[in-house]
Amino acid sequence: MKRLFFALDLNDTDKHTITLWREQHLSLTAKPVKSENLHITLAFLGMVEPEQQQTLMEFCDQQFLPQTSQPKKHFNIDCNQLALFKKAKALYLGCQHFPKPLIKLATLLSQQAIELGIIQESRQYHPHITIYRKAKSLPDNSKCQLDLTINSFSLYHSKSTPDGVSYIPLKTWSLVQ
Ligand code: 3AM
Repeated sequence: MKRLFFALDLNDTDKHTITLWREQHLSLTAKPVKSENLHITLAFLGMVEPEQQQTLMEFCDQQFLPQTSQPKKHFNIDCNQLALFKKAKALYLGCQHFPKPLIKLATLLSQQAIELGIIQESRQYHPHITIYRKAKSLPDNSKCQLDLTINSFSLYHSKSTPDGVSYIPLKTWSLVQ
């Protein structure tokens, strides 16, 4: 069994943009999320059996096969909020106008997980990029404006290592041609 989640991938340039902005605008005693771990969770799955993983991957293969006849464009994400999940102590970047197709994608993946008996949170999907963990409060200078580009999503393995958690993409599906 593996601890898995689906997430939108951030490209290296955007990860660098976020970490640079974080360095320049915030100085917190909280724990910064490693640049390579930055992502936008679509659906958290938790512990998943190999057979369930296989079925989820086959479902995505069928849904997201490249279709050359239907050109698709990348998605722009306008991150213009810095906010805090108080209970989880997660400081995150939020997006006011999140693309509807990506919200639909989160719903689709979550529904698929439920069909396989994987429990899903009932609360509304709240797209975000966690940039600090163990954050106690929201910094005063909480304005941001970051334009990011989304091309794909992946099934990630959340793996504990001596250097902290590592998010390993197991398979990636393109959302663009
Ligand atoms: O980076 P974020 O916070 O969006 O918070 C965890 C992280 O997302 C979330 O899944 C992502 C990869 O670990 N996560 C961890 N445990 C969770 C749980 N029990 C969870 N989300 C919901 N329920």
